[in-house]
Amino acid sequence: MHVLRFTRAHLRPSISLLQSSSSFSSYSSSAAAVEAERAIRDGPRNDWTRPEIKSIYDSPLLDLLFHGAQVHRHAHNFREVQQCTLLSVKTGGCSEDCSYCPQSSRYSTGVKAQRLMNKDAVLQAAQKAKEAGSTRFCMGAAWRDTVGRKTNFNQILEYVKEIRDMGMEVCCTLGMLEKQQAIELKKAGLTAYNHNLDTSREYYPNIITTRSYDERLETLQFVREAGINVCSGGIIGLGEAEEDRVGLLHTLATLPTHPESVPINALLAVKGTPLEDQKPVEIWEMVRMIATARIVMPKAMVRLSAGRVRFSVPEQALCFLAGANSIFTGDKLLTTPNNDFNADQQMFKLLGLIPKAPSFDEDEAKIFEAENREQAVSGSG
Ligand code: SAM
Ligand code: DTB
Ligand code: SF4
Repeated sequence: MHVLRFTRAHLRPSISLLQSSSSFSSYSSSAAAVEAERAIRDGPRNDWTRPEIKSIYDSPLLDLLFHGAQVHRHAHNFREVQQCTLLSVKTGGCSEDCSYCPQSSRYSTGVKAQRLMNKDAVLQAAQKAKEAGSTRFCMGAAWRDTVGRKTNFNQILEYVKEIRDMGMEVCCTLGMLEKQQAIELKKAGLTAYNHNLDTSREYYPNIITTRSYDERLETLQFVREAGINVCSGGIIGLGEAEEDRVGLLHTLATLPTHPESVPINALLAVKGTPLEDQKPVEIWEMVRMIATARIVMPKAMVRLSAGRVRFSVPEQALCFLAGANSIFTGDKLLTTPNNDFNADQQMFKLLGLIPKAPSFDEDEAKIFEAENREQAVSGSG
């Protein structure tokens, strides 16, 4: 048995490989190859043009996959995958008309509306997630925004503090925020705030009419200014064109600072929603989206999010290879089933993946890594 040790040489480049390979004309001609090489050499950039991202997205699939993997290995420990657990702390009965969402009160989806969960129940769920190896706990609420919800918002602040004290990263997704609320969440210890742009600016009005793209961007700005990590991505399979997927990535990759996390969701077509009959997203569409996100936002955590339940282990392995390094674990997302927990642990073992430590405190992270080292060695075959 050998002890696993990551040296810079393991994790980093392949610049020499890229350089020596660039003598092959078919190889160097793909935009994925050129931009990946540039990302490895120069680091993240925010001045992407949409045609540049489109050419990466349109690169030959295996080339895109390969170069997503190259960038991934340069910017991250390729074996580490962050495990986040979601809890719907306030479910259903939402006023918004997001056409993918089972929690909108406008659609008959069978989701039962529930008030904000009490503290004991939330903390119990967080503890269970922690014991199962999850390092980030994300509380979701089916709200348009948090305006005028003082009592509930204060309760959430308390949950954030307590869960942070349990040694987990804490994330919330509560709808639109005001500036002051972002500041209060930061003070409570919130690590990240999830607020998805969902799709391109052009396609957005086909999906949601009750709040605008600019309102979403404003919330992201408040979150960023408050010093909270930004988690923002979208959904594919809403009926959008490939150009819209590129548009979504372009908006995210040209924000003044890239989001720390970019969830890529494949639509879960829920019966009763206007999108119930959408054709399921194919694995190749996910791989293309993940690898492009990886190349244009090299340092972001790219999360293989909703829809993972439909993908086999080999299909998920392609997503990890392309650059995904975060997933939701636990048997449920917000209202829909997620992958079986034990199956996920077996997948980690099979693929030689290891859980990523929480990143707020280096000492705690070291302890976490030490605890997981043995498991990693035995899982490495
Ligand atoms: N209400 C808040 C909001 O909309 O910002 C937070 C919760 S909302 C359910 C969080 C995200 O889940 C949405 O922005 C969307 O990207 C994703 N989502 C919701 N329903 C989904 C579905 N059926 N398939 C894939 N992703 C979905
Ligand atoms: C994200 O991008 N995906 C998660 C999380 N952020 C909040 C939500 C997925 C929800 C899927 C539908 C449901 O379970 O209700
Ligand atoms: Fe409400 Fe969020 Fe669902 Fe839209 S996505 S209907 S805002 S819970």
